[in-house]
Amino acid sequence: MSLIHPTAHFKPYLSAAGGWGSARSVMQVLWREQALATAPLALFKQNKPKGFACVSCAWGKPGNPHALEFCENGAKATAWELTRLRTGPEFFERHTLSELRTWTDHALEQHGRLTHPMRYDPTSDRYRTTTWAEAYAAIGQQLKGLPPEQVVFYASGRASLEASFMYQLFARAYGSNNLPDSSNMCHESTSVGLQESIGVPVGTVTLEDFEHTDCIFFFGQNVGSNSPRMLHPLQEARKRKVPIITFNPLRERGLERFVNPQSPMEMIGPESTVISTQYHQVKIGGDLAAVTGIIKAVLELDRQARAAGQPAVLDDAFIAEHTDGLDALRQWVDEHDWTCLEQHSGLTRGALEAAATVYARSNRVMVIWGMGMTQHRKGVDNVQMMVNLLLLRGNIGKRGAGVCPVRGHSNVQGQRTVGITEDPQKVPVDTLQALFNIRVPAQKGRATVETCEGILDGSVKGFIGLGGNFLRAIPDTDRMEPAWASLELSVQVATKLNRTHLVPGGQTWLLPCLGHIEIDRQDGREQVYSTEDSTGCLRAWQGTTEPAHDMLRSEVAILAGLAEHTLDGDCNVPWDAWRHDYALVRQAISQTYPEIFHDMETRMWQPGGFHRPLGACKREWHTDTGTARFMTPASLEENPDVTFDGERREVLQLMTLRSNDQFNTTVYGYDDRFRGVKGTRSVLFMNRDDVVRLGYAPGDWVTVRTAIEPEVRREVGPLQIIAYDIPQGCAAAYYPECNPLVPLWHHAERSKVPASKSVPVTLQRAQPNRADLARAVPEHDQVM
Ligand SMILES: Nc1nc2c(c(=O)[nH]1)N[C@H]1C(S)=C(S)[C@@H](COP(=O)(O)OP(=O)(O)OC[C@H]3O[C@@H](n4cnc5c(=O)[nH]c(N)nc54)[C@H](O)[C@@H]3O)O[C@H]1N2
Ligand SMILES: Nc1nc2c(c(=O)[nH]1)N[C@H]1C(S)=C(S)[C@@H](COP(=O)(O)OP(=O)(O)OC[C@H]3O[C@@H](n4cnc5c(=O)[nH]c(N)nc54)[C@H](O)[C@@H]3O)O[C@H]1N2
Ligand SMILES: [Mo]
Repeated sequence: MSLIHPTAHFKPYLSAAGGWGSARSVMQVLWREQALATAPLALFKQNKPKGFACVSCAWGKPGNPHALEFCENGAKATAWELTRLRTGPEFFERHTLSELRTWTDHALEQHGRLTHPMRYDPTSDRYRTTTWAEAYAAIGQQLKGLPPEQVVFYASGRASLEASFMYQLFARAYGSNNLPDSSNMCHESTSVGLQESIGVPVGTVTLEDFEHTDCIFFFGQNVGSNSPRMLHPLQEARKRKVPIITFNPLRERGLERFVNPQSPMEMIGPESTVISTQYHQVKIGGDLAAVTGIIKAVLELDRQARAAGQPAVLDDAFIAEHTDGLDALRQWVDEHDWTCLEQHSGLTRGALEAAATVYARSNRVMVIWGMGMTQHRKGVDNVQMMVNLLLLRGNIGKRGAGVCPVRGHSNVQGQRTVGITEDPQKVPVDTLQALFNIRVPAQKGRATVETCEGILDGSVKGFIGLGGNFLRAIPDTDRMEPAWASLELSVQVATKLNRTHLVPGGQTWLLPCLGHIEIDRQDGREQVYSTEDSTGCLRAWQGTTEPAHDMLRSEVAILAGLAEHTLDGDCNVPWDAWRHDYALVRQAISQTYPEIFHDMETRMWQPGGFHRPLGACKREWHTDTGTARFMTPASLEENPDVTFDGERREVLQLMTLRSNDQFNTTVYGYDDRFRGVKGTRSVLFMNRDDVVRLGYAPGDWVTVRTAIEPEVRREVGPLQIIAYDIPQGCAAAYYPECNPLVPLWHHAERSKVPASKSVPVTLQRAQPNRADLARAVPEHDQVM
C-alpha cells in the first residue's frame, strides 16, 4: 500500500488524551521499531529505582512510582532507542551524503542506531568506518591546531550530570567558554527571567506541591503530548476540585480531558477527567497583556475588599518583607486600559476577571509554562509577568505554590547545574582552576545564537556536538546550512543519524554512543549515572538493556578519549580514571558544588532522589536587591518588529510547534492524533475566517513567507491549509520543517531564545507538484 497521501487527512479527534488511543499508539511504535523483544521489559524499569530515566521529557519522577511509570511518548522514545534496526557501515557504503540530504528527518532516524565511528571522505562523498583510536588522535590533533575561542561545544539536553560536567571541564581546560546548549532555544527565557525576579534560574515547584496546591495556572505548554506523565498529578489535583486555568491559542486535548491509560476502571468506563476548568484561547504572544489584565483585576478586587472593610486580597506582609517594585508595576498596570489589554490578548475583560477571581480566592497557586511563553520576543517579560502575579499573594516559598517551568530534555536542567553555560561567571571558576590546574578564560563564550552568527561570519571553525541536531533545531536553517561547510572541524556524538551529520565541514566525524537505556560497562563494572529533572530533583539511574552494538562507547568514555588527546600535561584531570569509574566524576562534582552535591553517592539513591537547595523556596532572594522583584516590562508590544493592524491584515502570526508523533527533530511518524491530522506534516493550521478572508479554502496549498526583513527571502512550502480552532490572525505549523522562516535575529530580548512561536508570515498560493506531494510522506518512509 502506498503511504503517499495527496491530501492532508484531517478529522477532529473527539476522545480524551490518554485512554485507548494512547495504548494503541504504544503498541504500534514497538512493532514498527521491531522493539517488541526488548522494549516491553525495559518499560517496566523506566523511571524506577535501579532503572533508567526516560529519555523523553524532564518531568519529575515520583519516589513511589506507579506500576508502569511511563507515558505514550516515553514508550515511543524507549522503543526508538531500543530498535533492532541499525545504521552500520554497509548503510554508509550504499548512500552518499548528497543522496541522504534528500531524505526526511523521519527516514534518516528510522534506519536505526548508529554502530561504528565514521569519518567523512569527500572524494566518495561517503562516511567511512574508522577506529576509535584514530578518531580521538585526529580530532585531538586538529583541535590543538585551532584557536580555542573558535571552537564551540554544543550540548543537547540528554547527557548525564557526569558527562556534562566532563564536557564543560574539557571545553574550559581547552580554553573555550563556547558552551551553547539546547536550552538556549528553549527555557533560557525562564532562566534569565526567574534569576532576575526571584534569584533562582529554575522552577521551585516539586511533585509534592501538586498535592497541596489549590489553584493551577497553565500557560503555553502541551502537556498531553510533551509531558504526559504530568497528567497524573493534574488529574489528582482535579479530583480534589483544584481549578486549572489554561491559556493557549489551541484547544490542546491533554489540557481538556484525560483518561488514565493505566487505570482499568477509567479505560472501560465513559468517564474522563476534565483538566482545565477555564480555557482561554489567548492570541499568540498575547499572554503579557492577559496576565497584566489578571493583575489589574486582582488589584481592583483588592481595592474593593479594603474599601468594604474586608481582608485585603494582596499579601501585604509578604510584599512588605520580601519584595520591591510593586509601585512601578501598579502604575504601569493602571496606564493600560481594558480596551488595550483586550486587543493585545484577544480575550475579554470578563474572561480575565474570571481568572482573577479564582486567583484571589486561592491560597496556594502554582504557575506552569512551556515554549508558548519562552519562545517569543518578549519571552523574558512573559516569565516575569507570571511571577508578578504570584508575588501579589505570596505564592512563592510556600507549600503548594510556586513556579513550574516544564523543561524539555531529560537532563537539560542538570547540565546547567554542573556548568554547561557560556558565562564563566555562573561557574565556580576558582574552584575548577584550583582542583584541576586549568586556566578558564575570563571572557564570555558563545551561546546558540552567537554560535550561529560565528558560523555565518566565519569566526567559528570547529563544532563539537554532544547529542542533538543543531543544524535542524536552530532558526534560519536555509541560511545556516550553506555556511556550515566553512567549518574546519565537525564532530557529532550521536545515537541516530540526522541532518546535522549530513552537512560536512572540512573534517567531519560521526561518533556513535550508548543511549541511556543501555547498560554502560567499564572494565566489566556497570556504571550508574545521575540527572536533575524539571522539579530540581537529583537522582541516580542505570541502563538495563544490552548495548545496541559492541563498538559503541559511552559519552563519558568518548569525552575522556577526546580530552586526553587534546589537552596538554598540565591539566590534572584524571580522565582515564573517570572513564573507568563514574563515581570519581561525581566526587569531583561534589567538590566543585558542595552545597548542592554533598554526599551525592548516597543521597542520589534515596527514593525519589533529593532536591537541590533553592533560596527562593526558603524565601531567600539571591537577586540584585536581595528581595523578590516585581518587574515592569517596557511595553506590551508582543512583537516590536511588525504591526498587525490596518494595512497589514494579510500578516499572520505563526507558531512552530510539535506534533504528538515527534521528539523535537526526531520525527516518529506523520500523525498528530490529538489534533486530528493523519499521514502528513505539511499542514498550516488557520482560523476559518482568515482562510476565507485571504481568499483560500481548506485544503488549498500555500507557500509561507516571513513578513519581516523582506530583503531576505525566507519561505517554506507548500503546506496545506487546515481550518482549525485557533484565534484570528494566528497560524500554526510544525517544527523543524518551518525553521527556515525564523530569522536568526528574531529572538527573545535578553535571553536570545529564538522567537519560534511568533513569526510574522504571509501566504502565497502554491501548486504542489508531484515532488511536493511525495515530500509530504515520501517513499523512504514506507517502512514495514
Ligand atoms: N513527545 C514529546 N515530548 C517532548 C518534546 C517533543 O518534541 N515530543 N520536546 C521536549 C522539549 S525539548 C520541550 S522544550 C518540551 C516542549 O513542550 P511545549 O512547551 O509543550 O512545546 P510546543 O510543542 O512547542 O508547544 C507549545 C504550546 O504552546 C502553545 N503556544 C504557542 N504560542 C503561544 C502563546 O503565545 N501563548 C500561549 N499561552 N501558548 C502558546 C501551543 O499551542 C502549544 O500548546 O517538551 C519536551 N517533551
Ligand atoms: N522552530 C522551532 N525551533 C525549535 C523549537 C521550536 O519549538 N520551534 N524548539 C527548540 C527546543 S525547545 C529545543 S530543546 C531544540 C532541540 O534541539 P536538539 O537538542 O539539538 O535536537 P533533538 O531533536 O533533541 O536531537 C535529536 C538527536 O539527538 C541524538 N541523541 C538522542 N539521544 C542521544 C543520546 O543519548 N546521546 C547523544 N549523544 N545523542 C543522542 C540523536 O542523534 C538525535 O538525532 O530545538 C529548538 N528549535
Ligand atoms: Mo526544549
